[in-house]
Amino acid sequence: SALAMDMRHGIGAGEFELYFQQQNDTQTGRTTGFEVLLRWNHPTRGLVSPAEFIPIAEKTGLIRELGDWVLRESCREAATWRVPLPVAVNVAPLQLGDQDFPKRVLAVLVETGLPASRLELEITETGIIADQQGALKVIRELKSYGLRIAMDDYGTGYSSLSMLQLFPFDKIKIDRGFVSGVSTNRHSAAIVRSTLILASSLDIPVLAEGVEVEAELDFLRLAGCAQVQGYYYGRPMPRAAIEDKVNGAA
Ligand code: G
Ligand code: G
Ligand code: MN
Ligand code: NA
Repeated sequence: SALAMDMRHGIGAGEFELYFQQQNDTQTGRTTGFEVLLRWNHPTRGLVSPAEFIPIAEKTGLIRELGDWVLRESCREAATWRVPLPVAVNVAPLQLGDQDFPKRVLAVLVETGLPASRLELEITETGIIADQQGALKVIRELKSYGLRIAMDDYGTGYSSLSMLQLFPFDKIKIDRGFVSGVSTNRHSAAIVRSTLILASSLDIPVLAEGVEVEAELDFLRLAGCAQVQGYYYGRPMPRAAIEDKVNGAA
């Protein structure tokens, strides 16, 4: 498609930009890390949402090139921060399905000098269902370097529970579909509470996504959720806007 051709060109032309969204501790409010969210400044279409271009990148295989670029730039950027906060990078199913992926991640860590302990990779259920044994092998190798694996969009897949049984996740990110309205909707509240109890029994830390209002934060804190991410604390922002936070001035 035209968009796919534009994308290939755009990677080289510097049209892609990393945005960063803070993650916060529910007890102290402190920033605990950042998730990288990709943005595309298209020369004629303007800002194109990843919800639009990531699926195309996946279908065309361009996600490999784009994903490598995001990973390298994210690690390069995080390595410059004076405050050694972790950075979370989304990994697409096609990237995870590549048995060479761990080696490329390791090469990026070596090249950028970012300690593996400061990198978190976010994967979704769709990234692991196609070839579970292959995914498990890749995940184990990645973890052996010392980085962390988070399960993204938790609860939205077909078999989130079997994913927890099969894969050694270091973090669960509860999808914002369950989090928004958690303080007013008893179904959402029940699902979030039971997820927190389950994760606690499994010793897996939980982050709730999409927290927009104080009532949601209060609910989550009381229910024992340690971390949140969402507009309440901050939207995804360009690098210049997080400068103070990552260099210790804020
Ligand atoms: O930032 P938000 O706007 O709108 O992102 C939309 C979707 O795109 C989310 O599901 C998010 O996980 C995904 N996304 C954003 N950046 C990346 C990226 O660098 N790689 C992959 N694979 N997905 C991303
Ligand atoms: O799929 P993933 O969880 O990686 O994508 C995160 C998506 O959620 C991005 O599109 C990001 O812009 C969006 N997002 C982050 N915080 C909020 C929020 O508080 N409210 C809403 N509506 N979207 C959010
Ligand atoms: Mn994510
Ligand atoms: Na998510």
